[in-house]
Amino acid sequence: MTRIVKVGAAQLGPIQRSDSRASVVQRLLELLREAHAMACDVVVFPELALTTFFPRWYMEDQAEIDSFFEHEMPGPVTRPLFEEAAKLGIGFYLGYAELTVEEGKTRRFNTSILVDKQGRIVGKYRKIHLPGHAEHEPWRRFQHLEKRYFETGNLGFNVTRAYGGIIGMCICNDRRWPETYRVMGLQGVEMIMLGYNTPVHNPPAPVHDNLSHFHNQLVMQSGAYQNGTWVIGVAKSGCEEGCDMIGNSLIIAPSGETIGACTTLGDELAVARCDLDLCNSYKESVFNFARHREPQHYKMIVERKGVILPPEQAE
Ligand code: ING
Repeated sequence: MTRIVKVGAAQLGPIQRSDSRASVVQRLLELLREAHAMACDVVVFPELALTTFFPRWYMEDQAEIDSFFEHEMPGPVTRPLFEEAAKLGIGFYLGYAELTVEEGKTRRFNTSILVDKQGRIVGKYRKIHLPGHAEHEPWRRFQHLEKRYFETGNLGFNVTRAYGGIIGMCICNDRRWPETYRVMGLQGVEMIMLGYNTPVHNPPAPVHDNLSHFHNQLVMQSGAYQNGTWVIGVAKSGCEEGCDMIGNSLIIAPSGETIGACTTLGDELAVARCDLDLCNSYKESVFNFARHREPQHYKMIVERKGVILPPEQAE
């Protein structure tokens, strides 16, 4: 029996600081209904999909900072999304800023959840690779203060059985690190869902700006191929509070081929028929970890002394 998952990559255009959560939820609902009309099983929304990307600003007032966080999920404003999804029989990935109290301590994470077709939260992930910086750096055209506003994720890279397969999640900068994919690959992941907010301009390395789309595609295509998994990467895109962010949302097969893509910088749904069994030929041959991977040999030879000497100087 083939295991086909119809996936909707639900890219968002910019969310301005003054845009209410209710207006954003209306945009998410429109994308969800369009996905239903195209017989999707699951929809992937971006990272921090309910508000503007607030880590671009230096803030000190904790109440102001916490206004960008969800204190419950679902909450009054987001419940309509869960209810409509369950009514339409569609699951979804949603990125948001999570504020939670655990053992009397307030914790703040850059979080994503996986919701099944019955509207139940069946998976949660908290972003591990937080890029940027923790203190105000006025030299930058805009800040990137995820290290200030979020704790490092404490749930690891986990996988969930859902939609007939093994589903994993990560968030934005995680997609640039091979470890992200491999840790889930070692758990047999067949589809990795991720959202991102990626500025075109990276202040510490402006020479990379013209390669932002290439790097976006490179990391997700290689992660997919090297672990025999689907990768669905979905942007919050466009000019948000004066900051240009890439779109380039992609649906990538285990072969590494891009089979679905968004082509605008706005709210846009890209849909693809994802056969989870396409993972098998990669997991059973070239990336058969049990047969070909050699973790016992991966130690770094750090104790090797000295440097490589030119022949005439070698003893
Ligand atoms: N954004 C960016 C990302 O990893 C970044 C940060 C931008 C890194 C440009 C490198 C170059 O896509 C988030 N939110 O992680």
